[in-house]
Amino acid sequence: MKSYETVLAEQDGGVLLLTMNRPEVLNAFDHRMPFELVDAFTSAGNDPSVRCVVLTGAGRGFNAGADLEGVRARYDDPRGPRIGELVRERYIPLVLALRRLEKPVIAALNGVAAGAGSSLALACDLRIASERASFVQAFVRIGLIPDTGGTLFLPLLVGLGRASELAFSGERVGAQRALEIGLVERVVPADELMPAALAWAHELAALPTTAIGLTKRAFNAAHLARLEEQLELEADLMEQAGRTADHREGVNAFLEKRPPVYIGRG
Ligand code: LHQ
Repeated sequence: MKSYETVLAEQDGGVLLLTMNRPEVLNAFDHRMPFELVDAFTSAGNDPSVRCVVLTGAGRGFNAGADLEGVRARYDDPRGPRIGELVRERYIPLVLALRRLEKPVIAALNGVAAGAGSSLALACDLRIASERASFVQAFVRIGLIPDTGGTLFLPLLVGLGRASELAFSGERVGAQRALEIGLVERVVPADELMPAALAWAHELAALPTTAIGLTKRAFNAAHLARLEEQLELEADLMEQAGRTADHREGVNAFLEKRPPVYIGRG
């Protein structure tokens, strides 16, 4: 089993458990985590002993999206934050690796999934949530647009009206509401999350993996045929949004733990 710096990988029979492991920042993505997840998903695809993958987070969060300290550090670069470049380097390959892995991937939502962390959960095939889990389309709160495939996966799962409601407001959606609107398939008490997720994964791992993989390929073709094009569009729009004053204000306000004041233009 490979070892990574920000992701713990453990295999039990046909089930590979991946735990994102930066709990002090709710497992926000740093410069390593997206690449390590890509490597883990690609290796899982090449390893016939892996027949189902479970993705979860260490501590009280699932994943809080891009690490905003890392994003702010790029403002000192005279070329600017170049957010589109970040999206292309880190997040597009992550979504593609996950959707191209022809094995079931279950997100076990132990806590909050925000920004790109929410999109990552929505890109998985199935979601089981602890009662303590929640989703936040945090992008708008820092003047950005949903990325990591969120502009496709969110409306696909909840419909365009609800997707607009959530993405425009950035409001927090609790586990029960997430179940009602189709953001997750199952909700369980917090202490039952990992046993339930792993039991589900072992059930799936005992089924005909090739057939499940081909079903995923067919779902990708039916519903995500424009995925790569949409990911490129997201990167372009992120670049545009990343140049606004509202983006910097949102990030600075979050890191300074104060309410933001947006100007709404530029
Ligand atoms: C964090 C983070 C975080 C750093 C919590 N970073 N420290 C964007 C830019 C560029 C390129 C590509 O893509 C993207 C896509 C995106 O993902 S944009 C969205 C980025 N994420 C966010 O804006 C979410 C920011 N976080 C939050 O809004 C809250 O933390 C949530 C709602 C997730 C959870 O709230 P709470 O449960 O109240 O936890 P907390 O805010 O107290 O966070 C706990 C700690 O984690 C805290 O640090 P501290 O030292 O005070 O304990 C936070 O500063 C830190 N943290 N998210 N993304």
